[in-house]
Amino acid sequence: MLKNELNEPTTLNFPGLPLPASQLGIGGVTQRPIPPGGEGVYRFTVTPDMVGTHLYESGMCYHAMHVHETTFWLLAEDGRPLPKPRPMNVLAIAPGETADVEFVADVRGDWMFHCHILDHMMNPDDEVDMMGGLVTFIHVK
Ligand SMILES: [Cu+2]
Repeated sequence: MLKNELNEPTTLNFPGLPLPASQLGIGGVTQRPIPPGGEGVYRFTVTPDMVGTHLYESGMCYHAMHVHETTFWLLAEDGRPLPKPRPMNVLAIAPGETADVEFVADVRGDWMFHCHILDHMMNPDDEVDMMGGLVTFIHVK
């Protein structure tokens, strides 16, 4: 469920997932936007072969995504499954592209998942904490 806490109508888009047109998230075209304060429900089934991380570059940048501690496997590009998953260390993703990846989380700890482009890993106006931007951690328990 999406509760819109923005001051403007919004929708969600899930590129690569097989959703009906009414849930594609194209506001005003295939779906009525969710008004401020309103709620919308997206329903879809995630099958075992879809477990992993779905990446979508919704902006105007190119990224070089990398996860520490493991090799990840590219399963699908732009929603199309690959005939054979491809092992990756760094995944290049362009504007509008999607990628579905998975990996085995077999080492406990915090795995850094980030873009290798230096400018994308920094908050240039933040003098207290330089690391930011396209950096996150995968917590493996
Ligand atoms: Cu990047």
